[in-house]
Amino acid sequence: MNHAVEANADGLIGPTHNYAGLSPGNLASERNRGAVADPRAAALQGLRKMARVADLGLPQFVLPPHDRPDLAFLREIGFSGDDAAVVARAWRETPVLASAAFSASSMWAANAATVTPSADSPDGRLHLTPANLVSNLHRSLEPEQTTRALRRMLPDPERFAVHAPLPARPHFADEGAANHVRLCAEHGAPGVNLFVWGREAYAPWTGRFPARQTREAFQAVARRHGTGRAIFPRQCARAIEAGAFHNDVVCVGVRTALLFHEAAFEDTAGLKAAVRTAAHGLFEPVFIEVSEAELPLDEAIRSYLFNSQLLQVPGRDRLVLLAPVEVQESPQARAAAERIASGNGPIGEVAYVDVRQSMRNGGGPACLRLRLVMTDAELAAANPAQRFTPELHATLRAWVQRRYRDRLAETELADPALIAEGREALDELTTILGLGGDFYPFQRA
Ligand code: SUG
Repeated sequence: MNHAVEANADGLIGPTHNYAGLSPGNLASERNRGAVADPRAAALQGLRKMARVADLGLPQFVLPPHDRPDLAFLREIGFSGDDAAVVARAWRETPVLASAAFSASSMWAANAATVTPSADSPDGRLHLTPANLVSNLHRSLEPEQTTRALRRMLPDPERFAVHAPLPARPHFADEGAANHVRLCAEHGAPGVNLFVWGREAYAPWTGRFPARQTREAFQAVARRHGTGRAIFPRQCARAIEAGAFHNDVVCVGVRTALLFHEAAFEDTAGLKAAVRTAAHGLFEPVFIEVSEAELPLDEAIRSYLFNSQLLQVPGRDRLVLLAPVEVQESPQARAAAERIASGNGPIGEVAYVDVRQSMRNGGGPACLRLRLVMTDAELAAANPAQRFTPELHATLRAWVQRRYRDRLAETELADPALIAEGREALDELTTILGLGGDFYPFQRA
């Protein structure tokens, strides 16, 4: 067995962060539609979270934001002229499509890809399939650039297989690691992979809100990665109905611990049996179930308790639950968190982090990061300029302070100056993160 650790790659929050209410079934996004955003504060909050995790001794990487507005998309749907004309006409004629082109949604890196560590893949490579995100227009604009970003961060094809996204069809609707959990004895040991899906491609879906992940998508991902010990539990329809648009809104797991709300899965008994069977001979899973009586589903979703990062900190026996401050502010969620971390279970501590700007769009601490279980050799092969250090933190902080606006209302997105501001900022970022001079579409034009 190779020694491995859990690394996190967080999406750096981009200069057009705003609240457009683009995601039906994501209650925070719907509720905050039209609110005034603070992109600078958002990016700084994200960086502070990265620093928190890096300070605990976990390898941390930074994924670059995408170039927004997505002018190629706007041109594809018929807007023409120079860039300013394209954007002006899009806002005038189809504001809902314009706002999709401006979304900074690539920040939610848990939706960047699904990951199979080398310990679970037959060819010994680390496999990633970027998510096609076809369920929401604004998010469907991400996969191409995300694929490029992952290939820059993990450049060695002998070690890393960054696949193409699945076919962009509703049958293969895929939201990436937000619906995947890996349990194991130790990171470098073989794991059990839970691929949680909401609907079947050929079954009618009658829910009020979309089920974003199909079973067929995850079966295809597991097939192409050759993922070992894959099981396919179904998300509970009631959870989707209540606003759990991804499984990571009601469940998080790492090592032997699976923490979830009683309403997370369609068949909890079946899930436990399947995990036990798959883990047989490897480890004894620990199920930490939070009941409706302890924390009603609605409050779980409002507070985002389950969207915490569950971290194995070097030198500590028990796991740290890094929860959003909204949990601390909810008496019921906080009591549940404290109960979970007391006693002799695998979770020993709760800590809180402020990512409020992202939370208002339904993106908690766990949404902002993509987990990558990596061996020492794989870590050494990743792009070192994207590795988070105190120096990189200082550089990025200064860059954000210099380049980002501290207020962005939806009407202000139409300001033509925003296009050049964003590009100048991102052009500088490619140097900081060692991404090369051809990383963004505007650099290749
Ligand atoms: O896809 N919000 C994102 C939040 C993603 C959270 N990710 C995880 N749960 N892993 C989404 O719904 C809202 C954008 C807006 O409304 O402006 C948005 O896209």
